[in-house]
Amino acid sequence: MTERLTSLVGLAPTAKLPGYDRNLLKAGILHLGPGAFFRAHFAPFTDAALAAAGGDWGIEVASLRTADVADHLNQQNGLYTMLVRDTSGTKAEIIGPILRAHVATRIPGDLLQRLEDPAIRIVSLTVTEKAYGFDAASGGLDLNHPDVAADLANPHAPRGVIGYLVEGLSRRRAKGITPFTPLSCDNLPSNGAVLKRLVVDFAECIDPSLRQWIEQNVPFPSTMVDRITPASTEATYRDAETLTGRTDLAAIETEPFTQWVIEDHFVNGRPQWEKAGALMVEDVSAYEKMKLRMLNGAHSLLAYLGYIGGYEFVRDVMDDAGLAGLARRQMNAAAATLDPVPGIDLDAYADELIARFANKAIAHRTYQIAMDGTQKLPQRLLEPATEALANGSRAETYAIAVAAWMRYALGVDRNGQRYELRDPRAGEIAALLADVPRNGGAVSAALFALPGLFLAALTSNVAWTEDVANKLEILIQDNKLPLI
Ligand code: CS2
Repeated sequence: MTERLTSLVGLAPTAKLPGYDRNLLKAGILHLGPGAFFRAHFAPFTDAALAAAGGDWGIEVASLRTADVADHLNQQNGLYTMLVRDTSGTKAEIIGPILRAHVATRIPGDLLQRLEDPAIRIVSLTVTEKAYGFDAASGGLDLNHPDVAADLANPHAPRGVIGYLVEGLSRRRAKGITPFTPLSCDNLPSNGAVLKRLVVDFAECIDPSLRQWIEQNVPFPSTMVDRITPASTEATYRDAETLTGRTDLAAIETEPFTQWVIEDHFVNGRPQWEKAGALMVEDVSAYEKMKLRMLNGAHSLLAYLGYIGGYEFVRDVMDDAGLAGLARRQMNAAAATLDPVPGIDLDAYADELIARFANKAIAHRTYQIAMDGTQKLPQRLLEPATEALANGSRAETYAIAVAAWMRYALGVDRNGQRYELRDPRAGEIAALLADVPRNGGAVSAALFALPGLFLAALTSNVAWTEDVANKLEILIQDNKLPLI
């Protein structure tokens, strides 16, 4: 083992260093959820903006649950290696804007103190879909979400993301401090608008005047974020060490492509992310829909079919010409539901997605993408399917994707091995399926009845639900992939 990465001195020449003086940075952003995606997207965009435009926008990060990443970052003075992989090789960049990491559960009040510090002007989030407490059926706050329920009972000592944002904003209002801009970077449609709805719903429950103040004073810009980022593995740490000459337990790996579209509504300043290639726009919804439906919808399709078909990585699924063709059909079907997206040729976008999925240098597990299906299906597949059916399409690729998710939800692979269904509703799904015969009709009927997941417009379409049942039957009986 080499020396730990703790400074920029003496690194191997193969490591690209930050293009600015880290000593000039001050905490201006507090980021909740320092997982691999944040370290491959938000932090490098900020790093590149600092290099291109200067400024002092440093980032503090906070983990609401697990301590590992935060501890590794603190041990490394916030530094870590980003590996960018494609078939021509792997490049290493040291990413510099992180100043400090917090673990919310460790020191009571620590994170609230950071949220009320006037120096913090943006609070950004990558906490995954399930952390929001979004109730797809009502479009508002899910009062039964464990964090939401706990935080409503105890709003001054929150544990969940919505509770933290509301208490932080409340303290700033009480002290007359300009609010921060909450910035969602999760794969939800209109993520800023959704976050606003949840925050004001929560505020309304505890103090209607706070709700009003938030509505009048706090912007919630939506963003579209994109960069394929597999979970780090031993190979990530090994290659980071080879290319930097240092041991780095916070290293991540990602693809060359990166994209960020941001609504330019900030109340308290922002880094010049446009100098790093981000697109600042008035309204992000067309981009967001395009990405969620074309990229993420096809990703989920490939993940479920791929996983149950015995493929470990997306790149392996893409080696199967039938499945790669199906992914492209799914992208075309998704594109047909979209309005024109400014400056983007959807056909070329789809071609690029196919190439990104096939990148041989990226080992992205189908099991990783398959996680949290109940949180991902609506915006990726179910809403566009509903629109496609309303426009007279058979929505067949959507039926395949849903059948594949249902087959996956059985939790047993083609060799009879059980696997864990990593989904916040896994317990409910297992209970629903416990006594159901393993055939397409019965399993699909049981899962269509999962409260709040499938819209009535879908479940009332008999031809489509039968199509799902038939495809699921093929998947259950033969483990064959219905590609018609
Ligand atoms: C993936 C996304 O895990 C998943 O569900 O579809 O993480 C995907 O890789 C990113 O959204 C790409 O930007």
